[in-house]
Amino acid sequence: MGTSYAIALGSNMRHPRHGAPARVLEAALCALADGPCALIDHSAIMHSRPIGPSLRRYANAAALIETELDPLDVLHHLKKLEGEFGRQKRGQNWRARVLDLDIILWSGGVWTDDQLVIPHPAFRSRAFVLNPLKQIARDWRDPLSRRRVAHLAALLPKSSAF
Ligand code: PH2
Ligand code: MG
Ligand code: MG
Repeated sequence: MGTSYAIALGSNMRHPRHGAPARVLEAALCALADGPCALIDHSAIMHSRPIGPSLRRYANAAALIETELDPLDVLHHLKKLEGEFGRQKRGQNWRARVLDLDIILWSGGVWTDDQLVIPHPAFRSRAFVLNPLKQIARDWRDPLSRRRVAHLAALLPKSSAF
């Protein structure tokens, strides 16, 4: 058995071939399934209003993958996929993006180094992460707060709804 990871997917820009953000996420889910990771499950694709400076609405989803890769190799694999979808190199944070793939949780508990922190430090307050994630991992326990994903989603303020 490999290691499990919960991945958050986001897009708020069209892709020249795949089209609208929801189609980008469908293609990204296929790309996640094809390679060193097995795609175990994924949520519906949901639309959400942007948090932060970008004005365009997002498509968001969550996926569960299994792989033999360790967290840094998964991170590099996700960055490679983002690049293949045409994501521009780093620079301005939170600008509009074709594809964002973030590691939210992994079955190893906590990971902290200068490249990567798991659990994702902001996921507990993000409806656009928790609402998709609770469809596929409602009982996954956050190793820091000890709360399950469904519980964290229920704690979101009403105003953070989509
Ligand atoms: N991602 C961000 C910033 N803001 N807002 C929504 N609705 N969905 C996202 O995926 C998102 C965001 C940075 O990664
Ligand atoms: Mg992100
Ligand atoms: Mg990211």
